[in-house]
Amino acid sequence: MSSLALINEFLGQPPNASEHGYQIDHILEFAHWFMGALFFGWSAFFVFVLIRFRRSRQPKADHAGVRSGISTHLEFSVVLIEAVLLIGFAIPLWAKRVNEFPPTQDAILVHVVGQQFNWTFHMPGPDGQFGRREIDLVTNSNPLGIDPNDPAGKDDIVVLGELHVPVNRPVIIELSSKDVIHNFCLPHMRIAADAIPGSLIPMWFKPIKAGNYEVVCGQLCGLGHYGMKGMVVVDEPAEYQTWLKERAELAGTQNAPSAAPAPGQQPPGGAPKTENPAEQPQNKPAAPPTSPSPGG
Ligand SMILES: [Cu+2]
Repeated sequence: MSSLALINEFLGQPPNASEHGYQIDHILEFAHWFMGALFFGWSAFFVFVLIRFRRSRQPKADHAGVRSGISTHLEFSVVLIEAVLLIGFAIPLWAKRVNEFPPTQDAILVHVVGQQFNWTFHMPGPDGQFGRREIDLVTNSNPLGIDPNDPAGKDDIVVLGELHVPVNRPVIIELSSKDVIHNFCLPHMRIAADAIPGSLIPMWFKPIKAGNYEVVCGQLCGLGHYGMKGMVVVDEPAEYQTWLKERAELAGTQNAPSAAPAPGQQPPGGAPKTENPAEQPQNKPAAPPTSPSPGG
């Protein structure tokens, strides 16, 4: 890390854990140093002008003003640097982030759904196919409205609050919301995007460091906004496989009609419906201590 990075630490930026994050950091660093230099430059100029053109020294106003071209050149250089930052760095990086997605066959695919006030993660399970989701099928026990008649949905993994992904594999997210506008913000991965009801927003990142990374909601979305947190756990590949297997097994057993819901796992809205086998995924014990509690 260069000494430039100091300013990011000073501003409370958490350490980067994604492959593209250092590019974002460089732009942030440069923009902040540049703005800092401008701030001190203009402040010094302001003080200089106050003293140099004080009334006792200039009793009579000079309407012609500055005659040298220095101020014009300075202004022009500032505009030029800002243009280079924007057109040369920020826009190309943004374009790369939104246009150049990694191939889906190498990536972990996750649907992330925001609602007041938690995040639900939907993974396709061993068959690699997401079950069909239908808003009319949403109940307390089927938070995403997965169609029980769709065979692709039988092995789907639905977890509340905590997502596991393997290190060094791209993760492609399809983001949506069930109620109001939220913002899926992963500060360590240097990504954030609004979750807008009625829209599917693609985003992606590649974690390069194992660890636990907090997800926050970046849009004021209601009274419980402050508590709308989640966790992305970046695992070593073996740990990830173990987690995935556990989740897949749970999805399998809990989709069986005879499976009894685990005590204490029922949503606050009342007893889950049991006539519908695929409405069970939420009953899996998906709440390790790090998961956020819904509501606030
Ligand atoms: Cu929110």
